[in-house]
Amino acid sequence: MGKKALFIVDVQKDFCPGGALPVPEGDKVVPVINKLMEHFEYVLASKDWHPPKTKHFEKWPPHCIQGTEGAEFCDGLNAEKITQVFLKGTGTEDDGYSAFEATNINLEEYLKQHGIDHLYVTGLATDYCVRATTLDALKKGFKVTVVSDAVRGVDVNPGDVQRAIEEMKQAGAEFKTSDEVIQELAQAEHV
Ligand code: VGL
Repeated sequence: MGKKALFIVDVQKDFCPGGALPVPEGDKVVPVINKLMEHFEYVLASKDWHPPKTKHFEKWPPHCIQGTEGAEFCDGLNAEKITQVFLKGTGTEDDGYSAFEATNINLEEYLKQHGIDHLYVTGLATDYCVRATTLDALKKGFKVTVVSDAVRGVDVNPGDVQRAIEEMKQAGAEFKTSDEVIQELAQAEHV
């Protein structure tokens, strides 16, 4: 059987309250993710990592600029548990919503090399980067569990988050709470 990895999408200061593009309750995912980290050997994270000038900033306020404080992980996240970081949105033309667009390391190759076939997706934001990463993972044949209490969305248009959830489910993602995931992992260890 393949290995499982926790995947943390863009839990960065600019997406948390007080940041340049805050996701409502974005900081609420931090303790849930910290709790989940204890149960995974592979803890992978993406970072939005934009150049100071990019077409992406015609759609969004500037955020997560390479090397700035806003691009750091959110306060309180146990970043020392993260085993690999994937940087995306690094070009001047691309949005880089999906972690599979990472340019420092190819995520798909990394997962295959490490025998990982199941991602537990957490982070920000449900209707953008979580959605894009989940849909890409499913398209590439990985199993995806979205941890429902470890994601938050922006809902630029009301209903976006709900639509994104339906779309991910339709594409084959399963949704579980962090408690359900931890229980499931504990049971798997005892089989
Ligand atoms: C994101 C909007 C703009 C995200 C990134 O991380 O979900 N959302 N850029």
